[in-house]
Amino acid sequence: MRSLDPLDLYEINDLLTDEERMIRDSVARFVDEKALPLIPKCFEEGRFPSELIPEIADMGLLGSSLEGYGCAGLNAVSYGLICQELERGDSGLRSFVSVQSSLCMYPIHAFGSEEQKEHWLPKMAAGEVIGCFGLTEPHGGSDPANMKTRAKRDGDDWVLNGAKMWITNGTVADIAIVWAMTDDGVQGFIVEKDFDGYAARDIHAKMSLRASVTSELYFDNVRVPDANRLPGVTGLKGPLSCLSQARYGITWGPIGSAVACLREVLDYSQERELFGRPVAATQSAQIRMADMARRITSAQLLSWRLGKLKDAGRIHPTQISLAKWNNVRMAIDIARDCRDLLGGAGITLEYAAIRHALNLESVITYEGTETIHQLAVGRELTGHSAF
Ligand code: TGC
Ligand code: FAD
Repeated sequence: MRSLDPLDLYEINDLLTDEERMIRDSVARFVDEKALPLIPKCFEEGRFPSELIPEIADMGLLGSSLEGYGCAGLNAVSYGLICQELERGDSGLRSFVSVQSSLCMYPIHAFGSEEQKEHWLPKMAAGEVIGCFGLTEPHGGSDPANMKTRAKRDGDDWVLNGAKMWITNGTVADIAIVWAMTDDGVQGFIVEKDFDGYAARDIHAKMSLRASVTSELYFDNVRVPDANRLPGVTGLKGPLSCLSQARYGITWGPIGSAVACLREVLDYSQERELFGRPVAATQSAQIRMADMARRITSAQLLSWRLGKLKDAGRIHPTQISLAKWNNVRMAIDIARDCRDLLGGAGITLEYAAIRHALNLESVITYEGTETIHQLAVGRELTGHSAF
């Protein structure tokens, strides 16, 4: 009987095209050779490894699923595999690419004017302009319909007032895609970092996503030209459709975190001998690791199928909610359990489990908390909105 790859028990590898495998393997090489040697130290120091941005851009990972304007036009499975491999390194790396691609380049591509697309997208694909996405506000991110940030029309400009909280890349961004309430409903604005009255400040003392920048944004009578408004969308469906893009990628990312943790613990439990045998030869360790493989396999199949639905133009937000909920829950449980199987060694950054477990505390909260996604599925099943 042939032996199986413990990290790909259902041979998802065979479902991928040659191009998808090539993309996955090249990102995997980048993560192993360039990112992982830096990441634990960056996590310890609380800094994003910005020196990796040029190579991330050269590999075509920024806006990779968009067509034209210097973007690679890859399919959904390829984008998912990129997220998976980056997050196998660290959630902060995947976050950086998610925000730039799905939350900043996507809305310009989908809702921007031709001038906005030509001006911003090639520079963003090249990593020369970094974006951030401002939706969440200090009083409560789960209910963005209750937005307090306002934009008021004044001649050819808009005047923006308010604040955004927990914004990835806020202080390193050259532009912020800011969603604000107007007299006509929610609209999106491209706020440039040197606009008067705009300020960003980092949030410190984070115990999660330490290799990523998280910031607050402030708008004090910021004048934004109408040319910087995204003309193609009004209403909450603007930011929510960006979230659908990012959440799709996030269904894949935590598979990478879980694979990194299981791989580490498979090795460790073979070498660690207790009570006269390797930990891997005990029944309870095997049951725990088998359960991890079962849950990783289910997550892999969910995301692969979701990718096919996305490419066929049939993806539904509830399907994304189910997979975001399932896959992040799967990964955080596995990371915590792997941390325990490593014993005392598991509390150090020498091993990846505790870093992934801590990172996933953010991933389970952002892009819709686990509760929000459970309620989205509940709404689909019952027809009652219970938010
Ligand atoms: P609801 O009534 O459901 O919808 C309002 C309007 O939006 C439309 N819509 C969508 N359109 C496109 N794509 C989607 N996925 C859509 N979902 C909904 C909907 O059809 C409707 O349109 P219209 O024309 O009828 O007005 O809205 P609701 O107020 O009931 O809210 C539902 C809820 C709770 C699910 C939503 O508010 C929500 O998702 N809350 C969570 C907020 C969230 O996820 N924030 C994330 C912030 S960004 C972030 O975390 C980045 S992390 C980055 C990183 O580092 O990786
Ligand atoms: P709240 O909305 O206040 O929720 C608090 C608790 O209440 C949660 O447990 C929630 O599940 C629960 N809850 C909410 N509604 C209900 C309900 N109806 N029934 C029962 N329980 C409920 N946002 C951006 O806009 N851009 C970014 O780039 C970005 N990056 C982020 C990076 C990090 C590291 C983090 C941690 C967050 C980031 N966010 C970003 C914000 C993120 O999207 C929000 O934290 C998230 O949407 C939750 O909002 P909140 O933190 O205000 O929690």
